[in-house]
Amino acid sequence: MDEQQIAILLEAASRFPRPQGVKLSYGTAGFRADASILSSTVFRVGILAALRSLKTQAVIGLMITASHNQVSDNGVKVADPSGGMLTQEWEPFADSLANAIDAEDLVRLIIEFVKKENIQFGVKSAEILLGRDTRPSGESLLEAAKQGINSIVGAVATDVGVVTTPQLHWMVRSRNKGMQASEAAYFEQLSNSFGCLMDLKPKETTANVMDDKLTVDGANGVGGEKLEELKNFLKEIVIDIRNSGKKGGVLNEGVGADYVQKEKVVPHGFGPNDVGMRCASLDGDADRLVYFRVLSESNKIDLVDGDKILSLFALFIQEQLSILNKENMEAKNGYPVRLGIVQTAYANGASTDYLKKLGLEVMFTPTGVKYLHEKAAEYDIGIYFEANGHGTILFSEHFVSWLEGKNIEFDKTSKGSEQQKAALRLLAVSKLINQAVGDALSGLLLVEAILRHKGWSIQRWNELYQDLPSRQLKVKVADRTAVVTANAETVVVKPSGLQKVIDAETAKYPQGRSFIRPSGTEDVIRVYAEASTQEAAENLAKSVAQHVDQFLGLGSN
Ligand code: NG1
Ligand code: ZN
Repeated sequence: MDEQQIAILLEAASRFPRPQGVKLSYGTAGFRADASILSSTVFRVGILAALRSLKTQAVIGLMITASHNQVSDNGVKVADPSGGMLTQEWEPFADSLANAIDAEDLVRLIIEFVKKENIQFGVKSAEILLGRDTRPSGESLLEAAKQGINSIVGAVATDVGVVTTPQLHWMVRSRNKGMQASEAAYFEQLSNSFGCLMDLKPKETTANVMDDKLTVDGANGVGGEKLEELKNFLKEIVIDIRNSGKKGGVLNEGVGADYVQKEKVVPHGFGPNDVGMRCASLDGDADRLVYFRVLSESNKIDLVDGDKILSLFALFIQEQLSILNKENMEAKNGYPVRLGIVQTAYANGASTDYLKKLGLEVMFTPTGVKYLHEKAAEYDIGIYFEANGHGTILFSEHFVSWLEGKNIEFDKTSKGSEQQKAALRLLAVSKLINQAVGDALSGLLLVEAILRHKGWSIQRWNELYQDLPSRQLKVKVADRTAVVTANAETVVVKPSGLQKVIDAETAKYPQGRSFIRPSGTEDVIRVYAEASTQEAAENLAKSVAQHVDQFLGLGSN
């Protein structure tokens, strides 16, 4: 780094002083906090993104969003060249940048890091795609990110405007693969592959088996807006969008996937007129998706969560693989496809049982899509989902090329055969479903395609298995980092003695299961409990939460 570069950085950094007394950490989904204290953090992440682009010599993404958090919060996260989350190796650097005391401290850290990573300046230019959700604070934070990027000589910021988080990740991935990365290209890819799946529907599936119409809760955020646009590209499907943010509703307030999944009640804008209908809910940046059906009594719903979306996807993929492999295996030229399922401790126990009964390999990782994604990428087809509705299906490049080759072979030997259709369906899924991150819009189209393929109603889908009753609670503590867990977050290692108490409580309930972990996005300890009845799950969660409070609580302070 030359003198001129150092001078530019010092000058720019002095315009973004860090607020006193705030310590931020790059958690499960980047930095998140009240928007009013975030400009210096976003400015610094802009610098980090530019350095990452110089290091990888590829396009990097920077997204400004706080997903399902309240509208006054905001956040920032970085997308790596593959379109996935920022490599975990750089997270400590992100933490130290965000917490550097002043401009001098910040520049000292940058100089050290640049040396350690051997980042070359002036060899190639850096490019960063910038996106934001609909939060009012997004515009000024985006400006802070631009200034961070511009303080690295040779770095260029490309503003892609208001987009969903998965759109930005998709664009980064596409750019780095030398493909079209515009929003129109995204809509076209989704609608074309959806159309392909519709064309390949079995003839015998009667269209009337399910209601045609889908009603979507857009969380008053960017997802509703984008779905309105995507709708124009879709012929075969009727979508009614509510809470699109246009009529003055507040982002994530009583609406959205997080609210629906955690509270298990209808979002605003839904009511008795929707009883029995197939409904879906997106979160604030449209990377989560859950379905639900409104029940006749009060505001209760049948929740069809991420675990059930995962199960539907797994069932469909497994069916297609078995059609495809039937003849191949007999001809001894089959491909031993490795299909893997990845869940977290939040997955409903009944879903894990169901998937295992299908004969599938189920793996567990800690919470946070970076962990799930990494694990799923080890398979030819890896399906991962968090219960909250964030997930996708990853196809290995090797498997996709094998499928393409197979399709050409079928053209010559058995055009139009069931095997060829199965291969084409799998290829269409690999294009429809976002390969970079979980994407509510592409997930929604895949659910809709599979339900139409099978001729299933939401009720039929929901009956794949019955969820064990569960309850989630949060406990505010003085220091959430005091809780350390192991075994994919199922065991508390610190504070010592707490796990023993949780075990003792859990043992009191048939089919009881409970665990705690520090949140990566809020200053709380999360408590999860599952048991054979709702009352038992509530009681178990409550008593575990009380113990957490006794061990770590804020007390009278
Ligand atoms: P934290 O706050 O670490 O629990 C939440 C979700 C994660 C993930 C991130 C990112 C739960 C219990 N946790 O993380 O699964 O989606 O937000 O959005 O839903
Ligand atoms: Zn989200």
